[in-house]
Amino acid sequence: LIDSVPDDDENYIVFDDTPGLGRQFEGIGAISGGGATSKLLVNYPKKQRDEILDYLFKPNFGASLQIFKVEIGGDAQSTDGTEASHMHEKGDENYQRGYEWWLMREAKKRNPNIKLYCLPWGFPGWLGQGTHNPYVNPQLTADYVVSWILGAKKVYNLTIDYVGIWNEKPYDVTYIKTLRKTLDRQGFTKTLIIAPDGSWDISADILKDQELASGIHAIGCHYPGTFSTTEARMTEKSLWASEDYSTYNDEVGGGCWARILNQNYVNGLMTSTISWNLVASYYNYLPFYRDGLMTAVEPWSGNYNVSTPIWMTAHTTQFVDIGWRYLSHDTGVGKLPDGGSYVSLTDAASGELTIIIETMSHDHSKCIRPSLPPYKVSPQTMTIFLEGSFAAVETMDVWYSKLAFDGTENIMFQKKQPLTFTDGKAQLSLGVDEIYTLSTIKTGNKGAHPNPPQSSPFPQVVADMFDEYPEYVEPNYLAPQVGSLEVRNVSGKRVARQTVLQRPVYWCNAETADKTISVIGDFDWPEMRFTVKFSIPANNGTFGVFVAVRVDRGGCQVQNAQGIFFFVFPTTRKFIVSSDFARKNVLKEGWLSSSTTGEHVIFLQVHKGVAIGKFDSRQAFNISAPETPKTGFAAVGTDNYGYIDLHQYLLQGPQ
Ligand code: 147
Repeated sequence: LIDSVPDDDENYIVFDDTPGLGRQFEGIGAISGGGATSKLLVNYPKKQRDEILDYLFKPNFGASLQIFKVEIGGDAQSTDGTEASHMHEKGDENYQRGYEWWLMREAKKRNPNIKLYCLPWGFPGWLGQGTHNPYVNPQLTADYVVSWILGAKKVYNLTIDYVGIWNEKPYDVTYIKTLRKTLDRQGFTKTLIIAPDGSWDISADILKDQELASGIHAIGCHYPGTFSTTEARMTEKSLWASEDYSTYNDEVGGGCWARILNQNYVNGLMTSTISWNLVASYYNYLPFYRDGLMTAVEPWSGNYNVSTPIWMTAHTTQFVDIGWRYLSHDTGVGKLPDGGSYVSLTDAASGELTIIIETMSHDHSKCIRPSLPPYKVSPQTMTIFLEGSFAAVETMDVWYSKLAFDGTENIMFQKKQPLTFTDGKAQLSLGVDEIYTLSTIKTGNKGAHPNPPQSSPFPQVVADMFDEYPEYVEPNYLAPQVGSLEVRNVSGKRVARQTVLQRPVYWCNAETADKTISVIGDFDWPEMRFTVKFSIPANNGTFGVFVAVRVDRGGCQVQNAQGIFFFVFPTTRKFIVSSDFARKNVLKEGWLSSSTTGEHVIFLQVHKGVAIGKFDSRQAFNISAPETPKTGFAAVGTDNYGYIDLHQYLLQGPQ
């Protein structure tokens, strides 16, 4: 005799500013760098490149990012490659290198209000003064970092809003204070320090050191798993997830991002979340493929993918500005009774209100790290009450996404019928793996460009004479993994020069290589031919040069790369063929017959199980290729940290 089933599916949630407000929202952002994550974006055809940048930065179009964080290149491997330092050597100063300057300008062009944030991963070797510690001379390192900020201002009129310490490496209290003073002395009193860009553990030092506390704007924790510590909250500093996400950008990646964007505040009071990375633009088989808000890895075809995290970002960024306030926990921020979470924010001044609700299930929203404790989500009806300043709201715009795991199509950032409130009350049915934005802001917009060109494989032939670049930028396609390449004019000729002369203050745990290497090509190629014309400058020239094929890894693991490596030492006329970058496993050694100075051509091919090497058109060796690796990149590099000038290369694929 069940005549009235209690409606336990109905959940009442009140949104009310009367009890006061929560913390100030400080923006959602993304990182280019840490490292070389935008490498392949640069040489996209301009049309597609502009489209990609619109999806990322243009307000009310796509992700509409509010913070753009970039690496301060340190000449060191920082995940997917190296980024050039603005001071390879002491006294050297250059603000044309790499692509971060260009990207920051593109971001600002689209959104003048975007906040810029910079952070070093590695540092050039001279800052370590013979050690691998960038804090040996805190003033030297502070001057180095502040010169980058000054360069941004002077050369590009870019104002840097935030600066970090040393990505995921130890911080140093004296250095942080020195950095603060140096910024102030140079007039950058408004450039705020985020520290340490690692864990919450700095909280104890902040609590006991007033000078340190006042020098830091926010504690930046990486991959906080939506939680902050009690100590961190006690500091009363802003709390940021200053690097987060790093998850393959399929549906689960979108689910991860949607969940943490809400729950970093719900659980951890974090007021900013920043994605590593901005756009996954590095070769497949380098580490963390597709761990960006979107993917753009085919400059040759112009194909790119606007991935789920772009639209998950839009659910917040298009409806909330930096400076808005979260409502209080219990009256606008919390967990839903049947799983999922909600946050709400107001601009305070004019009573605008945005509510973001996510119901991401456990298995569909796991991030790369940390592991996610189990929880349940089920469909539920939410009854919303608007009270306080919001009592009079009559309708809210509704934007909806659903991540599909059952073979149906995702619904991405779709505008639904506005929600009408009667006496401050409305109902919403929530499914699983959904995200809703309800907002009094009416300017939400799903931007769209025409479909990009079709995907195609890496071209069968790529060649470069380095004639088409502004001086100092990094050449296309060649992706430095140790060392750095930049286009230079050398005695009337265009070259790509390897410019790093000593081991950097490295970021990877074990940057032991004293050799430089850049990779290029299609990792899936079993066969290829690589020809490089080079010369070795008289001063600081390298002793040895190599080309390689079937190189099986890059990133922090590049030291252990296997493949076929053909080293030549023009001054001693020696050559060595090895099956590894470290040159531990030698396959063949011998003597070169050509002259020792001037321009040389080095050639390596692997075809039908045979590897052939030529130097200045004369065959040096012909050996059977090792069984493994069966495929990999082509590569070029030096046997030590020394200059080499590449004049030209030609890479030919299997066909
Ligand atoms: C971060 C780095 O800061 C990024 O540059 C990028 O490498 C990213 C890739 O996921 O990871 O570094 C971390 C590396 C390892 C852990 C956390 C962050 N970890 O093992 O917890």
